[in-house]
Amino acid sequence: MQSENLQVQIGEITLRNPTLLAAGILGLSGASLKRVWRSNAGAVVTKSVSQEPREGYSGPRVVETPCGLINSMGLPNPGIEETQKEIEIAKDAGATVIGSVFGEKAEDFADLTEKMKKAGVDAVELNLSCPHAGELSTIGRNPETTKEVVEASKDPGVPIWVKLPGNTHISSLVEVAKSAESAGAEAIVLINTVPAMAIDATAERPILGHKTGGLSGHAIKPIGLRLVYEVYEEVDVPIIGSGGIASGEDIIEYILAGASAAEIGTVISDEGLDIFEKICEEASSYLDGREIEELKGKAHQE
Ligand code: RRO
Repeated sequence: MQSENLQVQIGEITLRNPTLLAAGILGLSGASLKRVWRSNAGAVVTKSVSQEPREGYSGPRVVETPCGLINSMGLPNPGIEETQKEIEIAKDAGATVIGSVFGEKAEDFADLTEKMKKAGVDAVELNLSCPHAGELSTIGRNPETTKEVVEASKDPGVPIWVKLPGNTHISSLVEVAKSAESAGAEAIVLINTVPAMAIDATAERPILGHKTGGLSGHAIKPIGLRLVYEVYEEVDVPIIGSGGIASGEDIIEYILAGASAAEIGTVISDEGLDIFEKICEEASSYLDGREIEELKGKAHQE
């Protein structure tokens, strides 16, 4: 059941509700994207894809800690060509699909965006922020490189969203968001996972094959909230929150900080796909007839 007051507008796209499947979670096959859509997600974001297939890092690739999950998948994906077919399956099922892409250079992002558009996506999310991808991780930390990538990608006539990092030491993250907006991004997604690691005291070794990875889950919600709050003060395009959202109350907190919608990821491993319905029901009862727009950014009022 969809309540009218859960509908949100992200630029030219209307989402039936503010919950999106986060990139990297169940987002590789058309069948799983379809399943998530049918579980009431407002939109589904694909796993981030590159021009060519990538195997990813050697394992272990995920570790559970008392604070949340740390992953170091290493950007595994079947490449854009295979992904296009999967997107078509999800689109045929009526899903609102956001294609997540990453590349080394601005031209890669431009070409991938073009191919995503051909596959029929509703928007493209430029992933400029995987926390453990060497040089690739640095694009979204810098206003100049972010601008270059957004400008190169914006022409094919599909909305461009930009996913930025959650690294707390990047003093210029607001500047990066402003730069993405002025280059033509229609939405800013905040945040990716936060750089982290786990060590096995018995083995006296890092647990992940790649040693470091990205922390997600409840522990990063305060980090995401702070960045959404700060970026909201400086940009006009919609913000999509991400990081530690597991309940209607969590999503409402992001909306009060300034988000228009939010990506849901880690909680799915504990609660399954029913979480989309649950978050919507809880958010709806909090709203009690009000529109999301009325609540957006309200935590900024004196
Ligand atoms: O695939 C990954 O290892 C990965 C990516 Br692309 C990302 O953007 N964020 C993350 O935590 N892991």
